[in-house]
Amino acid sequence: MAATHEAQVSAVAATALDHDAIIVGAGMSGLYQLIRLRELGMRVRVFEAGTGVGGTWYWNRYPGARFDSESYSYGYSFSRELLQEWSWSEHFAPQPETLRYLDHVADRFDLRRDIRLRSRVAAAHWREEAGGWEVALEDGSRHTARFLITALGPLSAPTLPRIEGMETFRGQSFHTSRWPHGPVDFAGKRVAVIGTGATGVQTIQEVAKTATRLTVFQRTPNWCAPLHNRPITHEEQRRIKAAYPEIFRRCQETFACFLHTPDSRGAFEVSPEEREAFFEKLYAEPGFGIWQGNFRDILTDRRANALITDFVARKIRQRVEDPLMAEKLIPKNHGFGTRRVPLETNYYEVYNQPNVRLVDLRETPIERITPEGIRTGDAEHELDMIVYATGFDAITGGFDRIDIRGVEGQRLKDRWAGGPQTFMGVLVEGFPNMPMLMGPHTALGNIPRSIEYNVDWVTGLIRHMRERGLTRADARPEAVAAWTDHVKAVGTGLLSNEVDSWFTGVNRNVEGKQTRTVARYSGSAPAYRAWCDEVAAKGYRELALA
Ligand code: NA7
Repeated sequence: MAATHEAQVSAVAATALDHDAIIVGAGMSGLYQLIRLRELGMRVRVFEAGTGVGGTWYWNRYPGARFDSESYSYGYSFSRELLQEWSWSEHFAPQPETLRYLDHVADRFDLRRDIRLRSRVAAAHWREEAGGWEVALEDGSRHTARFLITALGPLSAPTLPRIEGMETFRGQSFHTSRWPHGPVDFAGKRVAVIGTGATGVQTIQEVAKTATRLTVFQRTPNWCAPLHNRPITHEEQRRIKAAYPEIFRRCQETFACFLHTPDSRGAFEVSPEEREAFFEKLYAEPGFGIWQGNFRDILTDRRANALITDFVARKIRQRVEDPLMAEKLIPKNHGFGTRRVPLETNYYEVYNQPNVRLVDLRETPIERITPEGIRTGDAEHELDMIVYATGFDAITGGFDRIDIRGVEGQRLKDRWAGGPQTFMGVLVEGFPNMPMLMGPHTALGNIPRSIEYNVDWVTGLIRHMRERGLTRADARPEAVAAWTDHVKAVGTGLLSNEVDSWFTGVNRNVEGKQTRTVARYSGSAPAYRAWCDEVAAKGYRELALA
């Protein structure tokens, strides 16, 4: 593919760039970046691979997909009018509603005229002579711009397992992130779900309601906690809308931009009774409180972590009737909260249903997929449908799938072979004018809050350049080295960075991603913003601007 596109991305005339900026992706970050760049009077083109806008919420249509962050902490905060006119129906909104919301945003701000759908970017090459980027779409068309802004999403490159015989299966099969747009009926069907991450857990709960038989293929159980979702009442709606400034102020102050933030107490600073009561309270509350709002040391101190881990294990044993099944569902190789905590609604009770089976792949691995179903060491599972909830080539995967080449043709993929190197997660040395939104080494957390900050920072940089007639921004190597070291340093001591998961860039289905890298910034969001704010306030000295 690279060679073809090299031929396609031929020399660009130094004078006429088609656009001031190309944004890749019309998800939450791409849409908001478009709004902000228009305000600068720029000519912008957004290329989006999907047939609609919405990014994550466009692609992930699997049954049960919904927020695990409170809806009102997740929407855009930049427009008071938008906040007042949009009413979330549930505390944790389902995917169709979020997609409607993003469609509404696209219409309300008249964004569609600058967005080209069905346009997957295949290659992007820096053209020094033109002082800009040349982008080749998969349809062969070429487009140029001063800035290339990647709004790819950290979880946009789905990965399938590598199992022999997958293509021979005669029933239906889908990856959760490539779910059909039409209805999918499980009634009367024997369905398999492979994967038990946040997506698998949401899917399993739904499929179990109607499938004749659901077989869950679990390689690694995760620590799940109750979501406690419910509709937003009329009175709550009124209060939420009145409280928006306060809600977003709170999100700015917390560690990861959620409404929840660590308790100031350590787990051993209270009596065992008090601790148990606090855990019970958190387990009974909606959302990520039990993960993000727990004692301050549960995610850093093994002994403190063991306490909450033991508490949640006891809950699983209480909820699952068959003790052997319960043991299979209790993670043994990592502590609570050291991987992303899936939030659930009656997930564990699903395993008490007569139509649900659990296959523990550590005991009986999948041997192959056959035309009729899945063969494990000890059984042949006949199936009508296989759902792959097998996750993503996270954070860098979206970049790896595009042939991105910077100064002197160096490939971004090669540059990051040993792990990403960035300046603040926004710029990469040798890839000028290529700001990344939610790139590696940014603070993720409650993503839209991080997106808005990221976009505003990038907009500030571009404004700064335009006001001074500057046309080229590159990160200085020493700034990249300092930031990359800083990201490693702030991640030290965090238990989640000692566990394999997408947080640590591990995906056993992807070549070269078998070992941990420091793929995300794991310090606090306020600390991240303070660093970025200072760079801007001091005039971007870490960047070579010309
Ligand atoms: P995750 O969290 O990466 O989960 C993927 C799941 O798929 C996980 O249970 C994997 O097991 C399993 N998996 C992957 N490959 C295989 C193979 N080959 N065989 C069996 N099982 C496999 O992705 P999600 O989509 O659930 O969630 C991603 C994020 O999206 C989530 O954290 C939210 O932030 C939104 P493993 O643990 O690797 O043994």
